[in-house]
Amino acid sequence: MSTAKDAVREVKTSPDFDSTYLVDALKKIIEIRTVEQYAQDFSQTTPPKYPGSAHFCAGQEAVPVGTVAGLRDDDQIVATYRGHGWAIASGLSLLEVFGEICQRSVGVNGGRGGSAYMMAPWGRFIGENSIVGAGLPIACGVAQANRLQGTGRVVVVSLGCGAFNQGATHEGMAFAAARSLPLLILCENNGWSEMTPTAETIKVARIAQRASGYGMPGITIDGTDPIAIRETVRKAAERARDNGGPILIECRLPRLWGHYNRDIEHYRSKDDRQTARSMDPILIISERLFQAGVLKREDVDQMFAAAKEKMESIATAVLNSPPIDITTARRYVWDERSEKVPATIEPPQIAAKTLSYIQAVNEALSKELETRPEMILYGEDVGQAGGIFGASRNLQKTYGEKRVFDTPISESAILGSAVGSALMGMKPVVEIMWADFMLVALDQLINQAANIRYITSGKSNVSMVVRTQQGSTPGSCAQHSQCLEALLAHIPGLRIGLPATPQDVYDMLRSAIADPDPCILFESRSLYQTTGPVFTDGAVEPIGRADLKRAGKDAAIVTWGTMVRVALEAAEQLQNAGTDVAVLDLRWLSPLDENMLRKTVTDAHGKVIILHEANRTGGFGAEITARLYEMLGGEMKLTVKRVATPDVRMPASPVLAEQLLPNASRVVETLREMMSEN
Ligand SMILES: Cc1ncc(C[n+]2csc(CCOP(=O)(O)OP(=O)(O)O)c2C)c(N)n1
Repeated sequence: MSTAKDAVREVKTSPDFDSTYLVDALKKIIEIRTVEQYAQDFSQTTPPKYPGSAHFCAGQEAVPVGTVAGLRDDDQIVATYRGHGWAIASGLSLLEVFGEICQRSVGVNGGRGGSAYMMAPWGRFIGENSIVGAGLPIACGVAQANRLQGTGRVVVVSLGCGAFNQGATHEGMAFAAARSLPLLILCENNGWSEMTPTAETIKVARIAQRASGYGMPGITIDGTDPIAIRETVRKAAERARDNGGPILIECRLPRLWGHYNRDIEHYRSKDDRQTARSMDPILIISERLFQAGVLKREDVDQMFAAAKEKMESIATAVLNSPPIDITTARRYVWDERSEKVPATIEPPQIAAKTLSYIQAVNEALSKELETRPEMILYGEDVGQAGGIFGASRNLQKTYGEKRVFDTPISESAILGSAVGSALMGMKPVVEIMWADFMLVALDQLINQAANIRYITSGKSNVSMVVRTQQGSTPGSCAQHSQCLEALLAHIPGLRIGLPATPQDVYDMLRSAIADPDPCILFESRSLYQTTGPVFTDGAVEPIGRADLKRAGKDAAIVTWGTMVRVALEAAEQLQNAGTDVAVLDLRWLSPLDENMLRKTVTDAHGKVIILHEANRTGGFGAEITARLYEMLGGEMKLTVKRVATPDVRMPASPVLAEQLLPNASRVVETLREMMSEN
């Protein structure tokens, strides 16, 4: 099981010998090695100078160094958690990088990212990623934005060899190939997938062979040879800039240290370690330069001494850096201006049209595409067909294939590319056909989109919109009928809205598009054909306003989305029986309009029914209940009941589904019980 040995097969060193460049590359490699040696030492003291793990690129440094040399100054990099070398090669200062590894105030992210998740997407280092494979969909989005913005930049994404078994990688490759993106996919093949030899899980001789399955070229090169890397990257970048599309470049190289700083490599043979050591790029490059008479041993010693001297002062600066301002710990989750929920909306100026819910979506999208040149609209069947429900009908015709387009059936790539494009200042609005399908790609929302503002202390943000639809309709199966809003409302950094009427979907979609954070709109499939008046020229209000759909003083129904209609129907029935019930449509679960909630419930003397279609346990109703007790529990007696779908999977048969879904008579019955108990 000698994986490092396997790794040298089929690798050729470059024939050209550019000694000036090689000396420069060697210096840079030694500098990166020295930074990591300090980082390793700092993590091994008692107590460690920084907690947690660090993944070093020792043995792999020639790849970032050679790659950046083959790129234009403004081309960008997406790295993995093993990304210190990439961060340094792409221009971050040693203080920014080492400070971040040590989680200190002088780090590029002020200690919010750490060794494994540092990022600077405002420049060319888009960032590291601690989720295996996740960087590729994001890189697709950056590449997509570059092309649309005509910058001529290319993006390089680095992935480990193990990442080539990850879904996001496959989706990213499919997406990049289908859209012919200016993207270079680099596999840093060190032969190991954490503690398992990659050869055990990837059954092709060369990972570069995988490229042909996606219709892109694949090439294997020596990842210890900066010249081979520089020249390969240069050619690939030119090709990509020339609309030649993506390429997969496999770089074979050794992993010199363990998987991470505390890895004792009990699973690795001595032989394999020995082979890896013989492939150390510092040794190989030095030897080439010695043999050519360009350098002597003392010159290399001198390079190490110079790097050490530099690092001594960096290390001192990091250790003496000012303390982190702990008052910022809760800041930069969302745009802070959006924390204030608007109280009123401006009255619209022209007469309302009668539109169905789905037509209102279409009109809002059209209006925004018309006024925002940075907006792009995409997803499965979104372009030519206009969406399976018609939300984007005719929009490709009107706004062109560059801005409104179809994608592969690759939800991770759709969402991840939206993150990448948003980072580049585009306004991606993507459709996930069914909310249930988001589940295969949640990483890109939860681990990626939701984190970036926080990790960058508000220097970068992800202004993207995900439109999806959810809920049960007759005959829809258990995998096409879930209500998943609570799952995402749990995540700080995401905004969640559930429009209930054609007017609301029109307004809320426009508000979401205007918002600077990732917004997910859960539309209601069962409402798509319902019609209502829609004013289309009202002001775009900030997200977060709840709407009192009906005033009432005896009790309040608090609800959202599909259930607003049910609540109104129940309120009507109760009114006829002499009970005056308010219906509060929350519209947004994040941000939550606590003022409106408080007022409605206070006016209703604390009697509340929370109504949602989602399953009862852990539904957002539980959160509302807790908030009500926190806000009002000390002031008044509260009686809260939930009407929700019980904790059951959803059957396709309407006869069975009807037994489960909340309806007006269940609400009426629950309210009557509540009134009689009081
Ligand atoms: C989605 C995901 N699964 C598992 C992990 C845990 N993990 C972290 S690194 C790693 C190994 C990845 O190997 P490879 O892609 O070859 O990269 P290398 O570590 O060699 O750079 C694993 C399994 C993770 N971070 N993300």
